[in-house]
Amino acid sequence: METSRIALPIGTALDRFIKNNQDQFQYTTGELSQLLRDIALASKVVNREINKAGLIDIMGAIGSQNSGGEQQQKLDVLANIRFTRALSKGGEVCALISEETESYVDLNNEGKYVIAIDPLDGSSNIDVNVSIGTIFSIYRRKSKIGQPISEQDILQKGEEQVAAGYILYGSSTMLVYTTGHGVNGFTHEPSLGEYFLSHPDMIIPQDGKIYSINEGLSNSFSPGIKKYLQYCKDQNYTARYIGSLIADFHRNLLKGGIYLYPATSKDSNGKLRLMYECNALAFIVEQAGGKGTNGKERILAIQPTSLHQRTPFYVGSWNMVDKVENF
Ligand code: P6P
Repeated sequence: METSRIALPIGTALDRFIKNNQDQFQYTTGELSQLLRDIALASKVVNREINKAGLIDIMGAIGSQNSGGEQQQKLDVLANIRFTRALSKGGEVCALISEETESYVDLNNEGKYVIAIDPLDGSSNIDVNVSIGTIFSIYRRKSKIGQPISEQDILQKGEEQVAAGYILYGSSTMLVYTTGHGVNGFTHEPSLGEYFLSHPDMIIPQDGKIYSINEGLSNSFSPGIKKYLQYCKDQNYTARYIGSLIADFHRNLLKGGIYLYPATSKDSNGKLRLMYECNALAFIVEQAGGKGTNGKERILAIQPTSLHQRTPFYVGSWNMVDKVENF
């Protein structure tokens, strides 16, 4: 038998892919590459803990709340510790913005990058074994090395991102990221402990028939959103809403579709966070040929005014997001 049929290629490992594409980064000195590797390593540690959550005492809430007053789950706090440690020991990151910490963390070093991260999004799903995710955005520091961290470093528009990605702890664990040169997806091979390229050059279909929204909140949506939801039903679209942003976003990225979290009477700016949820996904979806808006303007063009600010969020297939804006 042909040897090529015996030894099937195992594909491109994440480290090799990052190295091969390093020269695409502006002013690269290998630090961004190292940063992506550190994020991947932290995700492997968190993945291991998630996969045995039911067996060890890390499920459930810890009785405290995060910046948005949401109940912190044990795995939320644990994931925040894992990613914060991984990102602070390399020296590439000078400041960290996290859903789990009120203010930004100044790492007091000469790092060139600022990271905004949601260490574990959808954590209320942990106890019921539904997919959850990590979301990250990477910015370049604006202030000179040696100067103190300033607001210009922290409150940057989404269009300033140099990289963004997410990890989906799902039926398989995937890391999907962009550095502004397209979107690539890697699947974790547990027996080897490595991520391998499984979804090169991801492109979201221009159109789709899947809409993801919490229709339980319908009474508090604007007339325009109510009309759009009726339009989806008239078009016989499929409703798919997992209650975990990354799981809904990833399915729509692959199949075409739209995720909506509008303003409601309870949250006039919706529920999702600009800095560490929407900006990363808007960067990824635009790199994949899709669209991400707040209903009026590009998410990436919004000038942040506070770390934990919320924004209405419509993200997915270009034509579907366009349609919502018209409604
Ligand atoms: P609701 C999880 O808390 C999250 O931030 C997203 O992952 C998810 O899409 C959304 O909130 C669910 O919110 O109000 O529909 O329960």
